Amino acid sequence: MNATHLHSLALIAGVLVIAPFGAVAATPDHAMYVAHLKAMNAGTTKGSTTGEARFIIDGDNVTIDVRVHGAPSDTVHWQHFHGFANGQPASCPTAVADANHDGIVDLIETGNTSGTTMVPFDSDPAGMDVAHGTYPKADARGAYHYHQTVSLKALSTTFAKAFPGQKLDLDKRVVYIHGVPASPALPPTVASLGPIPASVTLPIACGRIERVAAKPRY
Ligand SMILES: [Cu+2]
Repeated sequence: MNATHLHSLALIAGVLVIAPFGAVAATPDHAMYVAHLKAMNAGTTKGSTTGEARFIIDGDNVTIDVRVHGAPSDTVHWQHFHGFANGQPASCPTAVADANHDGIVDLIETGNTSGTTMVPFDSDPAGMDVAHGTYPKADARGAYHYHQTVSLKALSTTFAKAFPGQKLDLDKRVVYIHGVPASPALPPTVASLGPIPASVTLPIACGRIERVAAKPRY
C-alpha cells in the first residue's frame, strides 16, 4: 500500500467518523445536556443550594429534569435558562459581578455574563410566560424535584418568536435557580425586574449547560 492509498483510507475513515456527528449536530433527535448547579449568594440563603438540571431530547420530546437540594425551604423557586439573544455563550457570574458591592449578585448583575431570562421551568415551559408561571416549591428540607416533558417543536416556535433568529442552543445557556423567603427583607440595593420582588428573583444557584454523551439506544 503506497502513500496515496493510505491518504485515501484516512479520508474515508475521516468522513465515516465525522459525518454522523455533523448530522447529529444539525438536528439532534437524541441528545442529552446537563448543568451542575452551584450555590450563589450563599451568605444570604443561609445554605448552599446545589443540584443538577438535565435536558433529554428524544424526537419531539424535551424532558427537563431539575433536582435541587439545600435551597431555602418551603419557598417557591423560580427557575429558567438564561442566555444572550445574540447567540453569545452565557456563563455563570462570579463575585466580581457584584457591581454595587452590597455583597449580593442580584438578577440584574448577572446580565453581563448570563444575558437575559429565556425559558421558564414551570408548569408550561413552551408558554414562556416567565412572570406568571407556576414554579416548584422546596420542601421543609429545602429539596425539590421538577420533571416536565414538552414538545421541542412547540418550545422552539415560541422561543423563535421571543428571540428572533435564535435557536434553543442549550449548550450556550445557563440554568438559574432563584428565590429566598420574603422575610427577612433583602437590602434595598438588591435589584430585581420591574415589580417582581427581589426575594423572588434573587439567584441562589447557577450552572452552565453542557452537552453530554447520550446513552446509546439499542
Ligand atoms: Cu432565571
